[in-house]
Amino acid sequence: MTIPLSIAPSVAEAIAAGQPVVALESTIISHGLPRPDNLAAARRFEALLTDQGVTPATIAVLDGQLKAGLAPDELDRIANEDIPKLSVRDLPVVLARGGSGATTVAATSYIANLAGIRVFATGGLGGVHRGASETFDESADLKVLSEVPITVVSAGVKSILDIPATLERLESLGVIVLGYGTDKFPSFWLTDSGFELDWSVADAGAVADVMTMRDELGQPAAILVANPLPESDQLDPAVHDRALAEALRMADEQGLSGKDVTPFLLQTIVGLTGGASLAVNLKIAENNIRVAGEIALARASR
Ligand code: PSU
Ligand code: MN
Repeated sequence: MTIPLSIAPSVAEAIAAGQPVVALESTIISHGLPRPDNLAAARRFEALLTDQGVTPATIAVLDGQLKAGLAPDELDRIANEDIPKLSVRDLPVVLARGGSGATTVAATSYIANLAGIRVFATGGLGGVHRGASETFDESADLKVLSEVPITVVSAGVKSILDIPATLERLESLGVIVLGYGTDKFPSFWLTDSGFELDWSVADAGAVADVMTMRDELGQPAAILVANPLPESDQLDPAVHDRALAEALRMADEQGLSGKDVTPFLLQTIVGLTGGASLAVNLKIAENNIRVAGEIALARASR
């Protein structure tokens, strides 16, 4: 039996012709952004790429098929149906029962790689949670990025996580981390987490050069491009710090664990910041998509 992978015609044609393609994740649409604006955002994410001359491939699981590239009615489904959040280990179970779901960074990277897509733009990467030394709560995103040779553009990881521990794990796992025009790791809503990176690149061409050399060496791990928002666009740090402290306290009080932790913290912070974090979230996703598009274009021109 062959893998139940369905590649949209536009995506298959672009890959066959060596044209640039960028994968987009669906968890941000299904679980990260509220209805009804999430569908408009999903469409806008794709349009940003199309305007750059890049083919978008939103990744999800629908009716027992891994999907790379969604038709308009399928994009509507992931925005409006109540579907579960799927990491890599969930894929065989959901495929076996013909189900559907939204894909995390881990599952999106995995499916994009199966489809032959090399560049992926996300909102937020998972990482090591605070208190992980007791709970062992570390996102499967990190392990999967050690195994899948894709280039992921992310604004670092959110301050809901333990940022220095996440950077240590990325190092142990052999994931290449490049600061995009910065030598500081961004913390999603904030331009600078205060943590230093070993390597900074100036532009998309420099990322494409690293991709080529990683491939030459046959290294299995991903490249994480840490792309900060300009400081003028970041969330007000004082608002950020207050909301973060309160959300962490509430999660602790409710005794949350497992895959519910991340969506809970994100939704609580949206409420506590009066929607300000959400507006910044959209800017981040768009900023990452633009850079991913440039990287895919640079790579396709090699
Ligand atoms: N962090 C965010 N926004 C998100 C996620 C994480 O800032 O939408 C989603 C992504 O899909 C990511 C997943 O891959 O949550 C990680 O979840 P977990 O920590 O349960 O592995
Ligand atoms: Mn977790």
